[in-house]
Amino acid sequence: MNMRNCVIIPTYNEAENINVVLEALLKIKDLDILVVDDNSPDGTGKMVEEWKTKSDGRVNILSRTEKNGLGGAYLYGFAHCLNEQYEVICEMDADLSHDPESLPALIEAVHKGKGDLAIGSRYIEGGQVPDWPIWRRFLSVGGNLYARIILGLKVNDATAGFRAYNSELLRRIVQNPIKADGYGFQIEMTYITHNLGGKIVEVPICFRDRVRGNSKMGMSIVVEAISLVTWWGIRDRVFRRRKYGKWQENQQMVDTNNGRKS
Ligand SMILES: Nc1nc2c(ncn2[C@@H]2O[C@H](COP(=O)(O)OP(=O)(O)OP(=O)(O)O)[C@@H](O)[C@H]2O)c(=O)[nH]1
Ligand SMILES: [Mg+2]
Repeated sequence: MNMRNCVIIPTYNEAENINVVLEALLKIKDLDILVVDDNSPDGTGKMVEEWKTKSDGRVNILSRTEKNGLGGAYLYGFAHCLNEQYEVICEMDADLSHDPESLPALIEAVHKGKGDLAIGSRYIEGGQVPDWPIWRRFLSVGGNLYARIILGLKVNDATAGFRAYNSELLRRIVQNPIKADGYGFQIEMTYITHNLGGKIVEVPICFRDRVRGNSKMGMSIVVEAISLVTWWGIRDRVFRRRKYGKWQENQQMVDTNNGRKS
């Protein structure tokens, strides 16, 4: 079986990191790479363009005209990857916080059916965040605990951005309106997966702090995440407004219909 996997990397001003990341990722077998760049003023997009030919087309780029948020960049990348019929579609940051060497374990977890979504987790046994001061850990663990309690998630690291999705699950996820942008985007994707009955597995990773380039996440992204989690909790657990089908049942229906047609 030809395994087709793709990792999406959103970038904004990652010129100091992108070459190292792409070089490392190209060592992984059966993997294509899609960078979604928001017209980075530091020329990240141009550097990625050069990799297109150097990599025999394994590296591709989608460019947006201006900085328009992490969530939108991922949704743009997902649409492209789903159209290209990849089997496993991954998310990863460009700043080397996510070790490319940990990616195969996430992809394998999905291929082996351990999860429909595999999350590279900092907060399970074996997971590490060696560079963070205590206050940053506290904020991140606290945010995760809040999301877990309010949304009923059984996940320790719902804000993590190092992930692999079964593409059929992803196809169902993106049929829902997805509003959030930063940490909230990862929580929203996790929450929809949970509500669709997707199986989530956490794989321990070591998350390093970025060494080069600047962070794009500010306080407004934290406020967005807390506000959205609170709203989803009220909407779904108090008012019971949203209804989600189970994605695998829907999947079976599609398969059966296809069977009848042919
Ligand atoms: N295309 C695009 N990429 C973005 C945008 N904002 C952030 N990114 C990318 O998303 C990834 C994560 O952003 P970071 O700034 O590293 O956010 P963070 O990891 O929460 O913050 P640090 O821990 O300080 O690095 C990086 O690859 C960024 O370049 C955006 O608006 N558009
Ligand atoms: Mg980062």
